Parts: sequence; C-alpha cells; structure tokens
Amino acid sequence: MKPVLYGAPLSPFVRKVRLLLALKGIEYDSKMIVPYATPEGYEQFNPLKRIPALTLGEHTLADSAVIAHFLEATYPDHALIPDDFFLKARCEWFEKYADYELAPHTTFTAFSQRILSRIAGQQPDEEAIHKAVHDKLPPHFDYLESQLQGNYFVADRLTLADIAIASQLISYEHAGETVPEQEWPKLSLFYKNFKQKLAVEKILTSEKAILRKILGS
Ligand SMILES: N[C@@H](CCC(=O)N[C@@H](CS)C(=O)NCC(=O)O)C(=O)O
Repeated sequence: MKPVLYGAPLSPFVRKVRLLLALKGIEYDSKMIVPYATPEGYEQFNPLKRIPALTLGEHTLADSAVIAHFLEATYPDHALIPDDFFLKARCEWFEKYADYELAPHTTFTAFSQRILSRIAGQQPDEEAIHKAVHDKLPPHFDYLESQLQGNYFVADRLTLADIAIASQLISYEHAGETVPEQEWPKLSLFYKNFKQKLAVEKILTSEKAILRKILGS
C-alpha cells in the first residue's frame, strides 16, 4: 500500500514532504490539489482546505509536520529525525521555525507576490517584498547562521530540520531572491550543499520546469 500525497509541488509544505519521501526512498502516488481552488470534498483530507494532506490506507492526515513525523515513524529507514530526545526536539524547533517564522516572508510574501500575483495577472507588491528581504528576513538569517553546525542544523547529519529550512529557501529562490553569501556564508553554503543532493536536484529540476511552464518563460 502506497501513501497518496495531495497538493501542488510548488508549495514549500508539499515540497518538504516530497523531499522527505524521496530522501527516504518511499514510493507514493500524488494527487494535484491547487490551494484556494480545492475540489469539493477535499475537506475530508484537510478540514482547513490547505495542502498538503496524505492518506495511507484508511489513515488520513493533514499538515506537513504531522505528515513528516508520521512518515518517519512508519518508514524508519534512512532516518531523518534523530532518536535522541533533545536532538529530536531541536529538529522540531527548526522545522517549526521554518514553517512559522521563515514562511511568512519567503513564501507568503516573496513567492506569493512574485509568482502567484504574476499568475493572477497582478502586479507584485514590491514594497512588501523589499520589507521581507531587507527588514524581516535578515534577523532570521543571522539566527540560522549562528546555529549551523557544518552543513547541518542538527546532529551533524541531514535531518528534517534541514529539509524544512531549505524548502523555504527554495520558495525564496523561485521568487528570484537568494541568501547573499557575503552576509550569511554558512547559510548560503548549507543551501548550496543541500541542493546538490541527487533527490533534491531531481525535485528542483521538476519544479523549475513547472515554473517555466506556468510563467511561459
Ligand atoms: N502548517 C501547514 C501550512 C500549509 C499551508 O499553508 N499551505 C498553503 C499552500 S503553501 C495553503 O494550502 N493555503 C491555502 C489556504 O490557506 O487556504 C503545513 O505545514 O502543512
């Protein structure tokens, strides 16, 4: 029985789950669900009508963090969450940080304004983007820079913490923004190294193709 992932690949929360599935080598089926235009009945998968949702047999789950932790418990191979209680909690901390502190700026401002507005035929709010890039994100990047241990955030190896943070940075890159190397060398290198992993490269290539198609560029 394969899990079924509901969502759209350009969502960073769906991306987090896709990356986890790919890095763990879990086969799954996908069902395209476009946010804000969810089909009737989608509430049975996610009552908030957000993406992602996931089903495994009779089980239905919503929210990327809940899904990621469920998948980790159900498919323990290629562990992406440490067993040690403290490291596990650190991993959860960075995942939460990415989902709730970075996302408002990387995704819900930069990506939404530069990409989603364009798709809707609207002008991006460049003032809001400027504020996100120059005021809101720098303190978060300073914090993340101070927390990096080598190439990883937790346990000196790849974990869900890295996946969650990089998922937000990918949305930021899709929006045409980067983490400048001069200001945040460790964070910039972390992101470069993360993208070089084969499973990540494949997903990123497919996302870029989708973006080109959507934007007609
Ligand atoms: N905390 C949630 C966030 C999910 C989320 O906000 N998804 C967005 C797309 S990136 C969505 O579905 N938005 C539609 C809506 O809020 O109605 C998670 O991690 O799954």
